[in-house]
Amino acid sequence: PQTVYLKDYTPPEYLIDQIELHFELDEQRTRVQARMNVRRNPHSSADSVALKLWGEELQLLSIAIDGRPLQENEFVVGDEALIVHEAPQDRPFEILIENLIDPQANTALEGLYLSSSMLCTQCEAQGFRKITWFLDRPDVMSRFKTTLVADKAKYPVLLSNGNKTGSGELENNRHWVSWEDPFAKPCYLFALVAGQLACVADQFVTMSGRRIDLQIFVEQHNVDKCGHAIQSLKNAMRWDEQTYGLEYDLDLYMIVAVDHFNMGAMENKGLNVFNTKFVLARPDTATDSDYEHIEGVIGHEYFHNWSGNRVTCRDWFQLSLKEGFTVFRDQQFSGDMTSPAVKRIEDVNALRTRQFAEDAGPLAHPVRPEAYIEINNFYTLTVYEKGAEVVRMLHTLLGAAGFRMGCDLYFQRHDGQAVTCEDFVKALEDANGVELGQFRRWYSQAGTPVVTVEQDYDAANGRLQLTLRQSCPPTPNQPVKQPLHIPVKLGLLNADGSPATFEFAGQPHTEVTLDLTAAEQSFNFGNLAGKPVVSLLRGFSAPVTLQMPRSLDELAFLLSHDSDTFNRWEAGQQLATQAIFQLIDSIELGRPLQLEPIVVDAYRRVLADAGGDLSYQALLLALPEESYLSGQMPVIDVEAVHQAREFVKKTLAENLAEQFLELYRQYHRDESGCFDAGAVGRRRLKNACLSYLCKLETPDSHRLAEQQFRAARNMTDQISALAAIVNSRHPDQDDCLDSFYRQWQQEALVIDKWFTLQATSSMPNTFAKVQNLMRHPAFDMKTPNRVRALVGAFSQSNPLHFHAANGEGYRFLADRVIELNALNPQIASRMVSGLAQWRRYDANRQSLMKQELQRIVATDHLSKDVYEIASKSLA
Ligand code: BAL
Ligand code: ZN
Repeated sequence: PQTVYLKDYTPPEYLIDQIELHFELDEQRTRVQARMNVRRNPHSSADSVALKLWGEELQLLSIAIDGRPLQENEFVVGDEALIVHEAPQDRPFEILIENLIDPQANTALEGLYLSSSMLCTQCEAQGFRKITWFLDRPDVMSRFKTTLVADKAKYPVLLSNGNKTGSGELENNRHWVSWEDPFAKPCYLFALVAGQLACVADQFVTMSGRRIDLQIFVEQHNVDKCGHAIQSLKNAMRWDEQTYGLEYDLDLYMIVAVDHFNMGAMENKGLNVFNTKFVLARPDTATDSDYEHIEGVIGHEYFHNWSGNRVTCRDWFQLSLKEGFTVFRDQQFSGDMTSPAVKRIEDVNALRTRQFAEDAGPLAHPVRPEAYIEINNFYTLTVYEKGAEVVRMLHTLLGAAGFRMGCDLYFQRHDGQAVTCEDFVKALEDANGVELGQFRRWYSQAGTPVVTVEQDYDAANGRLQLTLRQSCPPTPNQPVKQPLHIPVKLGLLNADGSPATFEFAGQPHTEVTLDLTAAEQSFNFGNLAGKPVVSLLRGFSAPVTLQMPRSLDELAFLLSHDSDTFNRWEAGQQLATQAIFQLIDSIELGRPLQLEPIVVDAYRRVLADAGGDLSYQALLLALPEESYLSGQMPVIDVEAVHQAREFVKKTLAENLAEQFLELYRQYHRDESGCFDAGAVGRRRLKNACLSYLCKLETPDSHRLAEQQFRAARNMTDQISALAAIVNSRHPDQDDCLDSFYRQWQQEALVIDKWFTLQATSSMPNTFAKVQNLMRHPAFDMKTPNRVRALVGAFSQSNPLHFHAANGEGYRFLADRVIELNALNPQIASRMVSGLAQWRRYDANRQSLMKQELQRIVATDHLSKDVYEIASKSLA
């Protein structure tokens, strides 16, 4: 397969100003007619007279230029493109193409496909070329007019981008609807949907007083699960006006929820297509986290209307221009809607557990990648989540007001254009009169920087000197790294825990952001009454690994006193991490296990402190995840990590059982139906306590979990109790799982949870259960959510069993990847990631994982998607 390079970018040779699409929709034989107004691009210096239009898996019926059908020798059709040998050069011209497509055979879910009984599209990144031949690249922006013709009974609802311009009846029970999108857009933002859909409608009045129709389309049986999505959409619209001054631009905003979707959702202009997972919620079917994710994703797709659609990407290497920025915007939004402290911790936790692993492995790439084989493989944690951190650092460096000025200039300067990450940084620079030259390295340099800290306190003069050193490990194709511009937020604490006022650069401060730009740099803080405790990288002000040796006492002190909510939580995480690593050493040396009393005392104080933001308190109680801990080991010992972490959890439960039970009782009440911060926090804290109490494995703890499970009237409580049951030796485990299945078998999203709970269990017979679940009538390899719920959950969220020393987990995963490769390459390649980190394990596991990767690479008819991930993992 061919590699595409950023350095080879050239402007398009032709432009398509307008396209009129006419679809005769049918499950197996959809007829597409595309009438395109084409002209030579005045900004292209290429001199070829050929016109190459991308297209795959299409059956050509006819092609004509300016009404004249082309002869066979005037063009050639290949697997990837149609080439017209000589296109008119001296004038704009019209190409008319007719072709057939087969949506039902489309299990890759790219282009036009069938989901349940609905026809829908997914065109990002390059799915439009599976609809018709086109200049499928984001810097070709066209105005779209679309007419849909279909059977009226099967497809009563016919949707596309923009505004509806007409509709009518046809013979044979057919009908038509036409749509026009007044905004020129790249074809990746094209969408159509046809089906028997119910509509939940609302309205939003914009800041300039325009009335916008909001419509969510779902299958009839889901109309009672759209309330939260529509409220989230209205909140997002208002928030973007208030925070960025950005108003919606069409008169209609539509969202369609589909069962079969490779991604979470898609920001098609005026017609978002969503995975049902990120739309449907009712308190009894969706957890509090589901509610939060829906709010976040609805916001994310809405925010793309400006950061992505009005201003789009020049080429796919610039993907983070829209994704990193939009993730940052959705994170801000979610924080503002709930709790900024909790949201920040959740985001950093996800970044450090998952993106840091990507950055440290064979698939590491810069936020702006330089090469790809299959662009679908670059919808990564690095492009999205690290990309968002890069934007966040810009926000920190410029301040909220400066950042907003920069964004205003960016949107004003580039509205209607396809631009680059460089254009974004330039707008921020120009609006603020600053220079961000070194900062740009964050876009081009892969890997997670490491920052180390040396402290030197001069008691006689009340001065502290901090010396920070940065380095970044080599990543594929980048053996040597340059220093980055790293904003490091700092505060100092007095011995009594109060915030210290200190002198920095001649001014008094209680908090500063240090600009770390050199490989080694010292900073001085004066006017100190005593030796302070340093609180560094507050709010996780940069996506780096901070190495700062701390005693357990100092961490316990910060956990009690740091006024920075992120660093307070971080101190608890480090305290637990250090304790767990001490235990891992003991396990490996065959010594008896003992938890330091200071850790128990610290958690006792957290429990005694509970009040205020209970969601935050629940986070303080959560131990670092196994994958986060593993990420810090030179050679990962999955069993020791699991055993040590479980030991800490059980010891805390034994020592603090009364406090856990008391808090549990205090907050255990029926608040089904309430999704407000108070009720969410009470559920979080109570369920955190339950999860500890269940480690006791006593009849009482089993009874407590089962009572909650059976009495629950909201999904958060029900699934939390079931998780506790499934991860314990509860005698009625099978009965609870069966009863849950019977209760929810009609609700696909709930059954996904049922699969995931079993796939992620730490109990001994999990692998056999997973194999059985593959044969369960509700399992389906063609439904991405189901595959992610079982195969994805087992291979990515059950390190203990997936990494079984006999290699059965690896073999299982490789078999599934090979099966999926033939059905849905995007989902297949996502599943390979379970094997990518093979170098991090012992020699035996390394060889077993490598063997499976080699088996995948040797598979016949391997997709570009899987080939790229598997072969790069082996390299
Ligand atoms: N653009 C692909 C889906 C998303 O990030 O919104
Ligand atoms: Zn996005």
